[in-house]
Amino acid sequence: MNLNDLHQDDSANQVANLKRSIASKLVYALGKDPAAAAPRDWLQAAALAVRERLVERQMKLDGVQAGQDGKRVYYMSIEFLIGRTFTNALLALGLHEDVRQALDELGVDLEQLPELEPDAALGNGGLGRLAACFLDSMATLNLAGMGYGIRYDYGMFKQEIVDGRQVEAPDYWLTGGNPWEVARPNVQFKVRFGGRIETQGEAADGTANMTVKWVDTQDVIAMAYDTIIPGYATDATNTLRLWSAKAVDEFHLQTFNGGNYVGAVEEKNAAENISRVLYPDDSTQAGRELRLRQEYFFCAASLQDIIARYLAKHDDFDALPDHVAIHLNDTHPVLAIPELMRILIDDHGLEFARAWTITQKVFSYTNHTLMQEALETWPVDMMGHFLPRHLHIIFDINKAFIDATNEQFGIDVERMRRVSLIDEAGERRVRMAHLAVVASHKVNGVSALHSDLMTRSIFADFAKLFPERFNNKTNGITPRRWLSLANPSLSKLIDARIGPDWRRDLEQLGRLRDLAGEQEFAQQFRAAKLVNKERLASYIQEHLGITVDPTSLFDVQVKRIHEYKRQLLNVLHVITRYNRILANPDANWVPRTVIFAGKAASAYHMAKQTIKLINDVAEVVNNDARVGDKLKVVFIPNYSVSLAEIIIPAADLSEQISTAGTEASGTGNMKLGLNGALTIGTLDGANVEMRENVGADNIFIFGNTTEEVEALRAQGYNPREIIEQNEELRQVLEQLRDGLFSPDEPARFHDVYKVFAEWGDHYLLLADYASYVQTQDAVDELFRQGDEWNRKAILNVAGMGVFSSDRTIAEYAEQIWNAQPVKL
Ligand code: HT8
Repeated sequence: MNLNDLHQDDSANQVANLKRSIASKLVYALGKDPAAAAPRDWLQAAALAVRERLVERQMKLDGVQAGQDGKRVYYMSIEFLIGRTFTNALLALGLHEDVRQALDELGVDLEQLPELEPDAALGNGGLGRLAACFLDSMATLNLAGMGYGIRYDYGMFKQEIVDGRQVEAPDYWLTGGNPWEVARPNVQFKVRFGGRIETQGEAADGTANMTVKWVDTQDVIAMAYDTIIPGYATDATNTLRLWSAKAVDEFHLQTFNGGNYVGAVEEKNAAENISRVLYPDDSTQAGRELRLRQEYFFCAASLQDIIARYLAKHDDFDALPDHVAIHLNDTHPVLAIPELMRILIDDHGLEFARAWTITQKVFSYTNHTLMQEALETWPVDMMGHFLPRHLHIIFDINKAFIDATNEQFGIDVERMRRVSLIDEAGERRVRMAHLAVVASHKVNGVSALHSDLMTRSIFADFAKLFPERFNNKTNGITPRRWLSLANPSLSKLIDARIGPDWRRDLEQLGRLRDLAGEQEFAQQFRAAKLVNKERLASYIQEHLGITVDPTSLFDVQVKRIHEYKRQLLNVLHVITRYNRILANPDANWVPRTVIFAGKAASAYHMAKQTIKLINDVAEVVNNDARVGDKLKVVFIPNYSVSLAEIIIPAADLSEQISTAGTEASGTGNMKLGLNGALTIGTLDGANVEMRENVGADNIFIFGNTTEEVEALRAQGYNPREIIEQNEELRQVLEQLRDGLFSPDEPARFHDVYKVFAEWGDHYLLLADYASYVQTQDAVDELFRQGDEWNRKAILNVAGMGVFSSDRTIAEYAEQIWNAQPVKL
């Protein structure tokens, strides 16, 4: 049989075929009587019918890829923040209209279904969402790519706001079954932990020619679940392969536990806990044993899979780098490096030097943060306990690296101490970022500024040793999800003027520049924004019972709550504005709705305080009759991909206000700009490049630059001086201290006050306060001139073409992976 015979999908048959498959999925796969089926059942059935079409594409592509035996890119990431899949799949397959009609003929309204789908929230924030955008772009560019990660049973926690405070609830996203994944019980690998190593035949240098056995291990099974990632306007697809932990078979349990039934079941649970839950800490290293197990678990399974696929066609390893590129999304998958070394040396008998040459050609690494608390290090003792062989290999790599460096550059004890893979100060620890840099042929940062700072700070020594390794790949976002799907009103308008091709060639948005001065277009652009603002206002009304005016300025800060992102600076401005309104109620105020959303890591006290403060300020401001419609403050709970799709298209103003030098790139900044928000931001991360691309006149830049921040800190920054000199700021801080926003507990925000007045204001909020408030005045001024604001918003959209993840991925493919598109 030929795959082409399965669905003879000429347009006339398409709807009839879809109708038949949806109905048959409903009855035979889900066991539901159409008469009794709920909307959720119809969604499930439609998803299964759509998935069938994806599977066909995937199989055809597998055949083509196998024939060409080109290079495959394996993108390894401990997070993939996918969100919903249904409408994305319809867009990619061009099936939206046909499915709508098929469902309509079955008496079901398609538009009611998408919001019933749970998000696949297998990530914290930007890093995980970047991985999801990259898969979309790899498929769209016909690259033979594959994502590897963990199939967490519990994704990112659900955030509830109770009494103004964050409460975490588990996200068991698989309850109703996941129609997009295909379980692969035939793809299972054993992953080993613990045990000890046995060596035979010691070599003179202690590294080569000895056989090493890793024995007495405790084993876990990794089983594959595949999700197909369709490309847009191409038949190509990619696979996201996520590993789920299973206990070794019950037979083994029985023999190992000799009649101890409860003990056996306990052990089974312990094994399966490995893929139970996503760690909800963004930009901090968890440092927990279970996290280390998670990291090794998915590295070991993925490497076995990659090597098996390679060995199906090859019988030695010299050509491995011609067929395999493994990309490390931050350091969480770095154990893949010693794992590949172990496989090559212990399982296949390669010498250390040869294995190392191959390994370096295979791996590349992206760094996503310079912040000390996020840089992964693992205690040598912990690693020796769980992964004794890998620790040994890491020591061997370190020795070879230090020896080679000394040979080439001369002995420098201080440098040796700084670059070593082992931190010897205090408890000895393995530095995962150093291992990544030493083992990779390319290392990149995620914005021009970040890549530059990276080679001047954390990797300064390495950049001198291997300058050719370091490069920049500015992040991007997929225009399919973040404009086409999230913003139908604007997409329709753009289609009408420049056609639909911007979805795979985002630079075409540049053509909107010529339309910015055209009155009819400008008016339609404004109408499209209003539709989105009304949609968000309804959401806020329905979920929070707060009435907001869709014509007010929507001022939006949506991202993880973190001190360096400075949500508190935004709050200081809100309080300042509140005071000014009360002092001068009859002035010509520009009505503003300040919208926040974001999750705090569950153990991050100051982030949680920030959420409570936002909600307390909202309570006071929103209920003060003297303020009326001039100012509203809203904290929208449970920020997620699907919520972002509603909030972002409605924004007028995008808050990107991190301390210069701290936000590696940001990607929300790009999503908001692409949807026609003007940015108020510091010269941090990709904001710098956004200014270059939209024009300095069309963005609100404020505050200290990275150099100025460095200088301030060097000269001994003193926030108290700033407080003393700024009357308005002093009032705001005293109001916080004295409980104006927490009358039921006046001391509630003493610690927030102390951040500024006593603890040194580490992220320099007060140094930027005056500049920020002044720039917010300029924002009001421009918003008052509606047409001029609107014109600049259009120019922002027009300038965002370069921030497509298609551009980013094309650069990775050419300059890092050396991978060519599959010929279809
Ligand atoms: C950057 C953000 C950038 C985005 O990557 C980020 N990096 C992390 N999260 C991000 O959003 C990050 C870094 C280290 C971690 C971690 C998350 C360590 C442990 C756990 C989570 O902050 O500026 O846009 C994509 O490059």
